[in-house]
Amino acid sequence: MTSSETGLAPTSTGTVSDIHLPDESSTTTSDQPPRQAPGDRPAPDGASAPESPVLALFGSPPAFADILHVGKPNMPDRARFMTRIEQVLDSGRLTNFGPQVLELEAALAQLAGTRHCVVTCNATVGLELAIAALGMHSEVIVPAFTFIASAHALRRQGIRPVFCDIDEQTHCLDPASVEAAITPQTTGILAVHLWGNPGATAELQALADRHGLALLYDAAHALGCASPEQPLGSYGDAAVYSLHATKVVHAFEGGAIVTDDDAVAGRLRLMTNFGFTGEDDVRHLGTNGKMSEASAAMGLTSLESLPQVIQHNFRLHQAYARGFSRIAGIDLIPRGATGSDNYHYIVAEVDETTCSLSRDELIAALRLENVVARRYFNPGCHRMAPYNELPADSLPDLPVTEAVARRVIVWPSGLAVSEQDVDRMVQRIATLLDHAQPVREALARCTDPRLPAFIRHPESSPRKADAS
Ligand code: T4K
Repeated sequence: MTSSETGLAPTSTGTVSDIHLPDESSTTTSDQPPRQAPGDRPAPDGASAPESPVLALFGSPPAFADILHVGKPNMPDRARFMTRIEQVLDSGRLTNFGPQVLELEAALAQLAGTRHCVVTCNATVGLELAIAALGMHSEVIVPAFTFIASAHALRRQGIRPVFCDIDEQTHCLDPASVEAAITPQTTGILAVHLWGNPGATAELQALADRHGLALLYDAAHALGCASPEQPLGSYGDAAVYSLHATKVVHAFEGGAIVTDDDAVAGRLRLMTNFGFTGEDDVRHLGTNGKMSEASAAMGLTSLESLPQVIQHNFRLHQAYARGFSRIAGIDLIPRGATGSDNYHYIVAEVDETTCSLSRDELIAALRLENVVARRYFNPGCHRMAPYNELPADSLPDLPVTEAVARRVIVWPSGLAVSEQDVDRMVQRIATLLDHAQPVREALARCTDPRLPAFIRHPESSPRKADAS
């Protein structure tokens, strides 16, 4: 379905075309003041550098008084949320397909450009239900480079996840790797719109059609994202968004399955409510996958602020891009070139041949500055329990996954982070990299409990020093 076919009219929640409007030339700063600690060094291109580096690792105050997270929830309009909660309480309908849930489903179906949306208590349960509703069994192909929920949703239903490699640019499934993994036992492809990237949608659909496979998209990151042709939620047989607290739109916890398939949507409705069709008539295997009215009230309120959140994230992305353009070895992955992007996950790769600290050293040193950057998704799922049970020489050969998992670093974003915060963070990164050797030595001596465990036990992610 194309976006023109969806016939989306502008609404208070915004359409995909509404949210494709970040001003490329914008340099507007956030209203939030930087949470500045005293004594920071000048910008990397500044004139004077202090003799001893101003870094928390060497006893200076941290760059930020409060922790900057990748996933600090975007808080929506409190008054509007409370009004909805009053309506929920007044109505006496707390769950089981109440008016807030139905309104949220209609709004999300419109945003996804699909005929149906079934909201769930979280995206992981949404994935499990969609996998079952699409009739997947035996073996299903899934990328190894994703959040572990994609694989668990298969395995918990007795399905063997067959891990495939990714494309180096998009971090999404590589169709050649998928094709090589198809066997007579393969019943489906669970592709991931990682970071909100479309990935190879046409190639994957062609493979699914040729081999008679179901194609489900894990669109946990992709709310508000679109290719030039259509919203990402409308690819494949179905797609599942996450409405977890850390996402661009959230319902405290929540998920949303979107599909154009009437029969699949009908099965999903039954399955989210134990298979009941009426008071005492069970027609299908099911579970309790429902979303509560309170969550839906949050989801609706959060959805109203989606254009503002995207605009904010876009400006943060620009600020990171400006900062990293002056730093060797840290490069943002390309975004938004192929359609609309929500800029939720601000993803860079660290090239350890040109960056003076390793990715893991950088993350560790930044923890003491109250910056929690993340190594999503390291290691690949195939190296995590229970998928790493195989002997080492039987693990799938996934060279791109292995390399990308070592390079990726995801930066704090969302409404709790300002552009000034990003500038300040980049200054500290420059200071860290300018003093790489003393930083490395100080990290080796440091016993601060805020340091991540992987810096003391680096076997799962070899540092440059280990590799040499
Ligand atoms: N598929 C993919 C590709 C996914 O990425 C995910 C989830 C799923 C499926 C499953 O969707 P859900 O079933 O969750 O709907 C987080 C999120 O919990 C997870 O939803 C997300 N992906 C994943 C990428 O990140 P963690 O464990 O790394 O981070 P978490 O939740 O502890 O949050 C990070 C930080 O944010 C916290 O340390 C503090 C801050 N935070 C977090 C929450 C929840 C807050 O300040 N307040 C909060 O309420 O998994």
